Amino acid sequence: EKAKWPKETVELWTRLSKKEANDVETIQRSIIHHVTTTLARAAYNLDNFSAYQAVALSTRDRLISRWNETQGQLSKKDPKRVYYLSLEFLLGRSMDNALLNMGLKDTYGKSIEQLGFNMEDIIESEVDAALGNGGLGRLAACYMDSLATLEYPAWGYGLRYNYGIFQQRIVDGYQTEFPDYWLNFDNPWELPRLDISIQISFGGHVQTSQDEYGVTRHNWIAGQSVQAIAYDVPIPGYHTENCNNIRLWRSKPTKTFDLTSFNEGNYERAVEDATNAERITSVLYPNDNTMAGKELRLKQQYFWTAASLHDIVRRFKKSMREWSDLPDQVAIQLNDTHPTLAIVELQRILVDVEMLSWDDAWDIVTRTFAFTNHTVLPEAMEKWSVPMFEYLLPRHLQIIFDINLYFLQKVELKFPNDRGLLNRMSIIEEAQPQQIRMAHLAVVGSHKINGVAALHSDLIKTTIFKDFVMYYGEEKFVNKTNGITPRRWLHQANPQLSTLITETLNSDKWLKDLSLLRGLEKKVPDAEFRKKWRAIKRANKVRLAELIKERCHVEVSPDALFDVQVKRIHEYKRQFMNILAVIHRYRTIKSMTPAQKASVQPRVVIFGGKAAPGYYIAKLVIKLINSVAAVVNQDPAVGDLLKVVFIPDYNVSVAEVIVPASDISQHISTAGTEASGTSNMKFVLNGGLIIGTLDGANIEILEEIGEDNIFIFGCAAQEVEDLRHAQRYRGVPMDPALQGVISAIEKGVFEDPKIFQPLISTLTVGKDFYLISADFASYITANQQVDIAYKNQDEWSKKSIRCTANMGKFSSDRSVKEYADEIWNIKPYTVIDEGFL
Ligand code: 6GP
Repeated sequence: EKAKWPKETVELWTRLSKKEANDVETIQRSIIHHVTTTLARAAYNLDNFSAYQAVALSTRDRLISRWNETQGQLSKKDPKRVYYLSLEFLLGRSMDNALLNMGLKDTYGKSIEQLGFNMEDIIESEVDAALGNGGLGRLAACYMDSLATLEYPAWGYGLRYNYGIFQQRIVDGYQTEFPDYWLNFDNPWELPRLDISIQISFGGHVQTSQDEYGVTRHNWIAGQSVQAIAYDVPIPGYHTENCNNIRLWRSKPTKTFDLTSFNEGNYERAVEDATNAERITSVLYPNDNTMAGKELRLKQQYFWTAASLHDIVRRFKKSMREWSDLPDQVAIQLNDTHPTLAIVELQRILVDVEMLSWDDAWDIVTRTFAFTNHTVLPEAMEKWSVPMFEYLLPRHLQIIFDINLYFLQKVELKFPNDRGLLNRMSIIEEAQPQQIRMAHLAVVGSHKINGVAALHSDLIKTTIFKDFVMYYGEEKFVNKTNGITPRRWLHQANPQLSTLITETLNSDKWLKDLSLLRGLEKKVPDAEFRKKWRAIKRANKVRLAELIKERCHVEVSPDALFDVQVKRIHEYKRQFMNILAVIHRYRTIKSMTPAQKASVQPRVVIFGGKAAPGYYIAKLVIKLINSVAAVVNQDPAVGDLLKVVFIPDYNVSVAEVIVPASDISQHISTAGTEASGTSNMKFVLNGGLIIGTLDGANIEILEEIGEDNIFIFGCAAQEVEDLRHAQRYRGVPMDPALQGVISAIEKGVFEDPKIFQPLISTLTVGKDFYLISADFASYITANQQVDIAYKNQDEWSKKSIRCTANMGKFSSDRSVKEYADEIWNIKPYTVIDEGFL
């Protein structure tokens, strides 16, 4: 096309499309330009939020030009790409991160200051993009940062929910939920692609016919259709020109109204259908590690996977390659089972639309997909009832039954006459009604399955996927230990520590090669360095104390030990055990003489996290924490020796304040239940020690930092089943210290005990599924060891430095590189800064 242009036209474009410079004045001009034209405002009516919007738009201009260049060059080069399908991307705020990654934060800081604003205030004006629940969604966000930084050709695909995870407020100690309508103001971090619209169908029926060769062909005559509209979110890498993309789909009614209803004069009916179409991407389901089973959720999953695959296939077809080349051009990673329908959709496209043979198609499909499992909890395993599924996706159901039939025939050949085995491995569970087991479908349709930490990856091979390991062999099941991005979780969240590390190592290379942190080890004996290290932690604690004052109206001393447990509220994570131990501590202090009290280590126990709105027991845990806090915080017999706070509405931006300020944090799940955990990594990277069980990535953190720098307690994963058995059938009595705590609650020390009865019932002997009683004594002991260790501040600082120094393994750069080399088989591609043409 441009070849057809006259020379003058080409020259004009080249001359005028030079990228904007990045000096202070140019940046100021661009900010003012957005203030006056995009926002139609003037300097005299500019508040912090509008200033933020203008700065964001100016930042976005720079992101877009990188995005354009990267995507343009990738289109030409057409290397193999990876597509990361995730129903959740928990990005948090974008501005600070974008400016740091592009190396523009200082210049923007100066520009803003001179214009009469303050960078901190402007950053604080941004609302979080909270399109995720917890670990799974934040992992996807960290992986996108690493993929961009390491210059891998990668796209994320997700949904653009109108409502992200709900906002949590605490009313009378109880969690209440408020909608998070985050798009109230325009979102500057997305590019609407209103021209990219894909028609997605549901329902209807399947027509069969014979083709000219006598082969049966299936034609899905769909019932209703909606449109998927693309919104692109640019993801800049750290100190590289490379800028990747997350494409989020939004549902819209199809352009033509339902003509039948319309012609029958049923205008309202037609408009109603249109409104229903918008509902598909209206809300993120607020469950973490639990399956909702709602029809609308299944619609979301199909809408998203079908739109994404359509896009991926269209891009592949532009290259005019053979279908058999698809797995050499495209890798698709399934973030948990949520996108498993993509396997079925690709098989449908290849067989029904592209007319490939079933076997050729299936070979292509299975070489394209890989699947990450994030949990072994039974309540999280996705299952869909066959009748509901058939109503929404009749052709897909047939394909699933065929996949299952051919699969089970092969199993039967390899292990004849084992009906139990066929039953266990079947994609269809023979229940009333039948259920589709999405995890089985994902395993059968993928070439690699991975867990997210060493223990977890071992566990899935002996539990949920045991039969599949026997059938396929070990090689199909691998481990990819999770990681976190050090750019957001140290450089951005803890700027003072980042600066000290860079000064100490004489370079900022550690931000792209986290193993270089080892260089801090040599500073452990340096008392001056330790003092600086401590001063930074203290400054971060002061900042957190201010947040606590503001949000909880409680004053806490930054000289106390800050003890943190922030994560989704779930029985398996055992926040309940934590608050029970806090009650134990409270009772112990109350029973002390003044002389004894003088030697108590003051502690601030900080909780945060959301409970799924329908998770009754988890919500009672929040209520108990707040009831305990109310009593403890105003008890003069305790004073500053113990404070308890529940920080409402825990999210990514709050985490960025909490993580750098923690002395000790709690990662205390029943062994074998937390697949990995990633906040454990964030805390230790910031020099916070952790207390934890032998679960998930705690085990690998222990291996890296050494047993002197971590507080481990409780039973191991192999013991869990025996302990449950003993409890159930041998009536092991409740731990006496725990018994004392329960009695205190029952006596009404913390509000009306009737409120907490359902919670206390979960501890009944024989029912204590998460083994709080079994682990309680060792938990109390471990907490005492924390107090003792903290008394020696100098020794504590040594541990703290060693923690940070040995966390190199947990960079998401390492994780992503392992995926790229061992699962996706993709190579980095470096974008050249070559201007417009
Ligand atoms: C979470 C796991 O619970 C957590 O341990 C892990 O670190 C995280 O995934 C990232 O791998 N799982 C979920 O959030 C979930 O909903 C279906 O799994």
